[in-house]
Amino acid sequence: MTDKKIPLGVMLHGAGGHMNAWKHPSGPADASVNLGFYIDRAKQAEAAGIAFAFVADGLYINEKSIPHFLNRFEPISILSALATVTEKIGLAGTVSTSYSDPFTVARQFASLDLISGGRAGWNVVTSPLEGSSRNYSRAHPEHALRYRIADEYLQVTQGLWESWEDGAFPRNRETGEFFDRKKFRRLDHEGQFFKVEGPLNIQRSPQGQPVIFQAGSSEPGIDLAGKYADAVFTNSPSFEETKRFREAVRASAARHGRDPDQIKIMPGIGPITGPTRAEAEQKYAAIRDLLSIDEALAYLGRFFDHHDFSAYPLDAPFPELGDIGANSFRSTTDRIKRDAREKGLTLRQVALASATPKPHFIGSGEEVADEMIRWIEQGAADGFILGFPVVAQGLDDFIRYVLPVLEARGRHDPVLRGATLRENLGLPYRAIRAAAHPEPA
Ligand code: FMN
Repeated sequence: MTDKKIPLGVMLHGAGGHMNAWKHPSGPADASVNLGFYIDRAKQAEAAGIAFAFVADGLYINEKSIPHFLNRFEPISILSALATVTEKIGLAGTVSTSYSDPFTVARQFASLDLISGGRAGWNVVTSPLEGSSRNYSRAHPEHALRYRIADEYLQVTQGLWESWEDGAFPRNRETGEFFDRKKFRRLDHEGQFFKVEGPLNIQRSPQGQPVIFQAGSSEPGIDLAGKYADAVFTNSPSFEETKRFREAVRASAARHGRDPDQIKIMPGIGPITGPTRAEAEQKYAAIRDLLSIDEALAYLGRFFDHHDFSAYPLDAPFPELGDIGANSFRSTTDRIKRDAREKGLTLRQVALASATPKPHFIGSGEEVADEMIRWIEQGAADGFILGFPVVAQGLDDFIRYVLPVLEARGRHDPVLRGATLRENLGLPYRAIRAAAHPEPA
């Protein structure tokens, strides 16, 4: 990929990000557990030059959850299935550092990376929903603690991924040398949260290590991203806010002694497009009208750890919530509270804006492409993750109307040139750090 090309990923999240996407006629109602749907969409994205498919996740549901969250594939499983039917597209998925073990997760992603020939990416999240604790026999760590755990977790995982140097397995039948003793290292990690000896029982992949995505935009999230992330998945509330966020992550990378150009800030955007702006607006209206106000309140409530908003008056100012949400999707709930206060919004307005927002990127192919290019040129993004409200219609339209314009502007290559996800994101091979940890005696 040359510098001018804009790296793109696409979220495969069942029927789509809209709460009632499953009702939209453009895709199957059971998309979130429909293997054929995932395969078709991953192949379609790959054929269009989209660098990776991205599968988000959560660990707690209740009756108010987004319907497709109630019944969906676990990310590493579905990505492993996709690895066998695709060749070039990257395969990134969410796994929580608050509810898993680093040795297991290091193995799983290293396996996906090897199965796919170097196309794996891990979206590191800390799990915002308190209910997850009731599924995992452990207490829900509060926000700051979650990030301290995530930091040590990544040290361990990346250390384990350095267990075997390249060429560590000669498998020489004549000499009987299966592995080269000089090319493996034990980790011997002993920290505050984890004690892990290692080495990991799987070799490195053609990209060295899975790509680290990070999602979580608060101060500690930005610090973690600056220290470890290759790419950052973030919300895109406005051009200015996203640009400030990108600058903050880049500054964090520099503080951690890293080259800021080695972190790709990839805001999630959900473009709605068509041959004209008017048609795109009609498509938005059809998607918006799939949702009732009660469903919008439930969607909003999830960010606040499933807070029940149905008790408040709908057309009164957004309620004063104190600390509610601070231990959940904090950066998102802080922004919702701030926006509501500053703009004097009612609960109804906040719920609808949250559950069925009119996308910033709406219009003809030219309009959407030009706005994407502006965000790149003016420093608000290094690429984008396409989180369509309705995957089937959104991806079809984006490929049809936006990608040809980006290509004509020299911003998109319809062929994935790299073999690994790192290559297709413009990131270097991840070499083993010199003497990262002692060799075994
Ligand atoms: N949490 C999950 O459990 N699964 C996800 O797939 C996930 N994706 C996220 C995507 C974005 C853009 C953001 C901002 C957060 C996401 N999170 C996800 C939640 C974060 O991991 C984190 O727990 C929460 O946002 C609080 O951190 P913050 O205040 O730093 O944003």
